[in-house]
Amino acid sequence: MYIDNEIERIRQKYHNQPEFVQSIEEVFCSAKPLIEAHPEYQKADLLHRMAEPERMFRFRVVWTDDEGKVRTNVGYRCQFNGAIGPYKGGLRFQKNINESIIKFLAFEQTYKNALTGLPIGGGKGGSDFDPAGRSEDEIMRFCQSFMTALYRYIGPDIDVPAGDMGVGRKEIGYLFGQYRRLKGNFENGVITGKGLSYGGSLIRPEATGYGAVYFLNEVLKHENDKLEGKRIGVSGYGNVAWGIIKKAAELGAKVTYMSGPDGYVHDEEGICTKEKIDFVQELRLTDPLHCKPYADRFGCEFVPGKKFWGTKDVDIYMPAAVQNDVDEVSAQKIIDSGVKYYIEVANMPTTAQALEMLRGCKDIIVAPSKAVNAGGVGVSALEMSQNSERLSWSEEEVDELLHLMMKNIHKNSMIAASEFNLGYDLVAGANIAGFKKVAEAMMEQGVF
Ligand code: 2IT
Repeated sequence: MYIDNEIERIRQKYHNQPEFVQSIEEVFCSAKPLIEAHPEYQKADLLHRMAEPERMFRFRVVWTDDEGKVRTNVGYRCQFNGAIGPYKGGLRFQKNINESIIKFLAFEQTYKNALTGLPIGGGKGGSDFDPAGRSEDEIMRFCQSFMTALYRYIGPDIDVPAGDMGVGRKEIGYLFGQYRRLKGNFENGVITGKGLSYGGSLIRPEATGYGAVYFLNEVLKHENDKLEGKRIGVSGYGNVAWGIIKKAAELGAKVTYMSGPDGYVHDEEGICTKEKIDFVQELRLTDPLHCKPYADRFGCEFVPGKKFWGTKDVDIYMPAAVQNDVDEVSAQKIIDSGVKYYIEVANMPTTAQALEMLRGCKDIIVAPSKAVNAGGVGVSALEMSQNSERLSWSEEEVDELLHLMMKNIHKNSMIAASEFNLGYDLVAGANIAGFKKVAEAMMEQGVF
């Protein structure tokens, strides 16, 4: 009753923020058995508090384009929950960004970060700035203006941004440069995803994709199955998809489908050679809207304007593009395809109805994104550790810690579900485990 009432209140209050409401519902509904076992949460008004960001900034970002025209964008930073560590989460630059998307990502980030086992709270930010077609100079001026508005509210022990869609190593460099210039000191722990020459961590660019494959590997082991020889369909062809492609190839599996806003590519032989993998990385940087050039270059099939969900010639689906990419129609196709593994990678890639359908299908194993993609921010936290210690760890050291982290997230999710007799339900388990840690920290820190 308590949970249902809270969800209803949130639905009404934020009826114009659908993504935000969707992310809250998934966490609160999944954590129901835990919440019901703790009546003190209601007394402490815990769910209400968890659904309100501690703080959220909205600011003007003004810059001048190459023609001398003054341009005005909106910037955001949501410091959602700092109970277990400094706010941590990426910045997304995308033309359709809004308050609902930033808040859902920050809320999601809070529970994901808790799952990493490292001391990081949840935050997210971004702007409706559209990097497509912008020159190098324009991007630099935009980043400098963005940071000028934000710098006084962040810091290595306060709030540590990173990249997300539209924000890669280049943008991180400009953002950090401006922070350093304004502060007059070298606090490189203020931002992660940096270049190696000024405090970036090895493996950070690959971490989200590598972590996703490590997690997938744990799921397969649980099912007495193995990664070797598996064919994977990955939606997206960005940084995360690239990491998946690379690690899958290394471990003897192959990605045979990838997609972009223009359609999908089917490479039956798999994106396995160094040449192909490098091409994907390069393509994303030079053409973020079209994956077709891959098909042209390597002579494989390209299907314009369509998604590949429903194809039967893969063993694993990994949605790694954007939120709500997989709707009910796609979910039905996935169910009909007979493919057993549905491993979410992008933040909230499945609509609520589609997720319910997939979870309801006993032949499909669903792994939730907040567990699967947590290796990215996990390695960001390792980057923070290296920065505060003023040293850098080797590739092997970081990769080993990432691998261990993903094994633990899988194990802890499994244990959390079984504590409530939910069987091998990774969606419930991950949400319960993340919720539990945040709830405990908030309860012990008093009412505020
Ligand atoms: O969604 C995510 O976890 C990220 N964009 C990475 C955040 C981070 O701080 O590395």
